[in-house]
Amino acid sequence: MFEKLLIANRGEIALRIQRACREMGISTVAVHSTADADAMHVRLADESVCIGPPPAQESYLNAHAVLSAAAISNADAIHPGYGFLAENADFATMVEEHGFTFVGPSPEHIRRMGDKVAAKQTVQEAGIPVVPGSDGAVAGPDGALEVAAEIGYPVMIKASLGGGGRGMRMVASADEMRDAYNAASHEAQSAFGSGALYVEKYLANPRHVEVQILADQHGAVVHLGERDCSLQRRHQKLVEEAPSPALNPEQREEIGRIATEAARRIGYRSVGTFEFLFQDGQFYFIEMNTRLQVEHAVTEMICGLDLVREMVRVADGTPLDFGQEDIRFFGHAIECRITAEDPETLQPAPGTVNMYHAPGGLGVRVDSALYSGYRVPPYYDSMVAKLIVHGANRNECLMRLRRALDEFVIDGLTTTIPLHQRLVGASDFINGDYDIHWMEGFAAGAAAEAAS
Ligand code: MV4
Repeated sequence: MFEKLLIANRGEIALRIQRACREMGISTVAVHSTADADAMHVRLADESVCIGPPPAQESYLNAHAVLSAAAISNADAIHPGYGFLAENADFATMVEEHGFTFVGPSPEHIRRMGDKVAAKQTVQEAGIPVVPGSDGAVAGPDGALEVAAEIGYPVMIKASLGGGGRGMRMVASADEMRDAYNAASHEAQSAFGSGALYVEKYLANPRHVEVQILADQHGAVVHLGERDCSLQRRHQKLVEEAPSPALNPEQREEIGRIATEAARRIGYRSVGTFEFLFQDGQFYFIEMNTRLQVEHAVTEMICGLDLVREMVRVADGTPLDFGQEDIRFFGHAIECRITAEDPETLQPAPGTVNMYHAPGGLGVRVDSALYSGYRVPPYYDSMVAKLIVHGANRNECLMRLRRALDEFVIDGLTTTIPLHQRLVGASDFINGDYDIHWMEGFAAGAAAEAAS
């Protein structure tokens, strides 16, 4: 096993990885920008290396600085966490070329899944159902019109190298196609360096359901159930839960089996997630994430596994020491992503934490790098805490979540805790009756109420 692991990240996920390493007897190296000299992930690491100035481009996204830090600290492996360099295939290649182990999938899998057209083609060949649409990228607006005429309107046009909603347009009828195509293609060109687009049937009110996979280097693959991530606004997730309230046991079993088999067929290793839209009882693959995700914690809570530990072990070549039949799911888990944001503008609202008090007790987990007196720097993601609550069933989980949110004190920062408190009282949420668009309407209502 590795003796020393460098964590190329900050905030709660850096702490999460440090904790797993400590339990495994692996010593940790933190990297940080000058803005993070007082950060918790630096304080709790065995060693730390300053890798640059505050802007992420010059520090956490600077592959050469991260590799230099790994070299001078004599680390064996590099864990990228999520965001930053986590899905950068060139970085993963450089890590391996410099003789370190990249704690993640192979660079080839990262690259393939980063190209959404190639990803869709790959998983379809491996037996996963995809959204009906064009066979790869289309040849200009005329190609898009041709495909749309075949599959019927409305359609969605998407950037081939996209993801996360940029370079994407819904097209309701043929006369909207040219303008939409040109706008999306232009956006895709500047964001991703390619204006290539593909076409899909538009799904009007789906849920976002994703399946967690864990694979070792010897062909063993298990799934760890699904998560429902439909509660989002502007492509930022606010709440995730496992299991999805929308699936019945047969649907759950089926999608888990399909995802596991596909991961095995494509030779995947490490943790990974197949993302689906789920509508009218059908699953439609949209993208694959080749990283540890923010919401991995809800999966850990219902299956009792340490995903980071397993990810580190399989990166070192250790075979999984359990099979699908050993995995038991228990109860229900919900995660609230708490961000430091202005509730009106949704702009990041950095500031200083006067007093910090995290909730606790049975079934309550808080993953956060906050502490009393901490100054949230303005340069990075606005997520400041994840509150993850587990209960024997969804109702117990909801009651516990309400209680935990009421205990949470982050004095000095403007956070989304009040929004989450409203959410846990909303009947649609209590009933599990929501789709990917529901939160936009709910947040707009909350903002209007706050303004009046
Ligand atoms: C779609 C869709 C409807 N139909 N594809 C948004 C980001 C990207 N990852 C995929 N997205 C969507 N693709 C078809 N054919 C609706 C969305 C979508 C969405 C998906 C998941 C979670 C939140 C979303 C919010 C708006 C739109």
